[in-house]
Amino acid sequence: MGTGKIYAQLRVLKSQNKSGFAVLADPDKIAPAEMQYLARLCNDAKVDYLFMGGSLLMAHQMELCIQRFKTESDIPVVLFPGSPAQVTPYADALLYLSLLSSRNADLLIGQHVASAPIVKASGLEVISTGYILIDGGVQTTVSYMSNSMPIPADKPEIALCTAWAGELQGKHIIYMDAGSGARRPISTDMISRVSSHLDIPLIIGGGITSPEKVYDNCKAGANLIVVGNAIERDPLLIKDMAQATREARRLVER
Ligand code: 1GP
Repeated sequence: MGTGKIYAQLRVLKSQNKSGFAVLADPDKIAPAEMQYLARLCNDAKVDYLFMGGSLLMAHQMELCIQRFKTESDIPVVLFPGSPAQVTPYADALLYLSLLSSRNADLLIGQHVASAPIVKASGLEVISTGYILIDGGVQTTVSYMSNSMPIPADKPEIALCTAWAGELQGKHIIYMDAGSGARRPISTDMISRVSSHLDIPLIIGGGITSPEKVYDNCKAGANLIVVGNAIERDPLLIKDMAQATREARRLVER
């Protein structure tokens, strides 16, 4: 079981049936000079985490982006890496992803073996993550790059069994993702089916574009909502989306 601070926070959210909110920044789509503005928006909205990473990075500016963000914010930076090359000690934590929806041995264990020395030496909080791709109605970069098929959106039982397998293997969290820019986000039906039968925290992302959808996902049992694309298009959504998670938390407290 993980013992780090960020994982402990996620466990608390799970045990209280609550949700947090994370902004995903893709270092290919944001300039280092824009990170301070993003940090101020995240501070004002009391965002829980900044996720950093991308399925395929062309520009080598992730470390600079993180450094710039950290000049303005104490919000923890969590790496959500598309490859071992994206592991950097400038962040606070690392989602150590195993792509459970694939049958691609390299993404289940191969890259982990190759990157283990870097990860061990990084000093990062390592959060063992069962990563599950759900069909979002469009082929995503991660699906193409991983050479794997996502789980069909109307098969919650496959998603649940895959999440269970991850839990039984000792993963600390499950991340169900419809993929960046998904046309259809994961249904609340699938989220509640998986969340209600899982003892470890559940992260949900992919194709979430409105505060209403954030709120509905929280109510369905997501413990952390991750939004990237919609915020790239309209950074002012951060405030309303973070507010939506707080409103859902208040619902639980009532
Ligand atoms: C993708 O879950 C993240 O891996 C976020 O997706 O960019 O569509 O919000 P979006």
